[in-house]
Amino acid sequence: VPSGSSMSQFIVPNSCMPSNTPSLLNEIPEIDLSDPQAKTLIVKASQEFGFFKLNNHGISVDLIADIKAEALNFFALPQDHKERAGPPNPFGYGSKNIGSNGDAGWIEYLLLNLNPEVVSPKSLSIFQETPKTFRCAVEEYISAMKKLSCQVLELMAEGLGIEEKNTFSKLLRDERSDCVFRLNYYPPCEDVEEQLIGFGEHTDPQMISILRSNNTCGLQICLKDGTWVSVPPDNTSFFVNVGDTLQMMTDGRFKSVKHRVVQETGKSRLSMIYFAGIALNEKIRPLPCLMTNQEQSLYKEVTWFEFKDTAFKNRLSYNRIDLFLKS
Ligand code: GA4
Repeated sequence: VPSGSSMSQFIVPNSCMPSNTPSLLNEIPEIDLSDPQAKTLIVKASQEFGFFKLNNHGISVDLIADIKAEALNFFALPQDHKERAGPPNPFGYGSKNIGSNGDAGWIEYLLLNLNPEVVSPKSLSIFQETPKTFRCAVEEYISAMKKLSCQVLELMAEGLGIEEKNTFSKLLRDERSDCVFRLNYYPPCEDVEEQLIGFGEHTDPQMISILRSNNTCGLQICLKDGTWVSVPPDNTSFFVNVGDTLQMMTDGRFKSVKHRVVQETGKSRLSMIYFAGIALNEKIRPLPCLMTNQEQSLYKEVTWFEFKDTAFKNRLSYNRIDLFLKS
């Protein structure tokens, strides 16, 4: 625990604990990417939960094993070494603090900006001092995640009946797309009885996020009715979150899922998340083909730059989407 802070700030209040009946757990939609029904099921899941599990995704087990091993090596480095890759302002190595507005969590992380206009991945300072194999594993993994994200985004467009199936994916293929990669390490906490907040509740601001973890529990999502449910870990699948951008682009049809991570066990949790964002000057606006002539859109038009800026200037749990609702 860092000096000047106490353990109690990480404890999850009992009133905020999830009520996990088996039926709720079974509700988490599973999409088999090779299923001809995938596009329909993805749209259904994005509307009802803003969250689903991806199976038959075609990502090689070796690729995943490599990045996991490299990430664990990194987090096992001496603290002063890791700190040379920080502070996270907002990108780099961080510990216990999330963002710059006072959010804390039982977590260590590495946040990488993948926007080539802002930074060249090769020149990321953290890779100056870590083995070359780490940089290579990250590069290979993020390129696989970009492809997988495009595939998911195309199924979403098709499922919505949009004629141009690359409507969303072309925003990600754009060379100026503003993506982020995050490695999260939740250290074990043996001598604490209570559950600790690893990553407080929030929605992701980007279009979609693709998450992979090391088969440990801790991830929880909030259902439409406000109940929290734990997501059972899965060692073979990826999880997809719908983000704020896609909720706004679909004029509220897709739901940006509220989620959080709780340190539930004495086990350490590792997660790797690819956040698919659009170019900074790109406008977040509802797709014209989803709107009928007379229909007013729910949200004001905003560039990704302005929206992201709003997100980063506020707390983690802040409802930034509602700020852009038309009155
Ligand atoms: C949530 C999604 C991504 O992890 C992230 C996070 C970012 C950060 O960790 O610096 C933010 C958070 C995330 C949303 C609100 C702001 C910004 C922390 C925070 C308090 C990298 C992102 O893009 O937005």
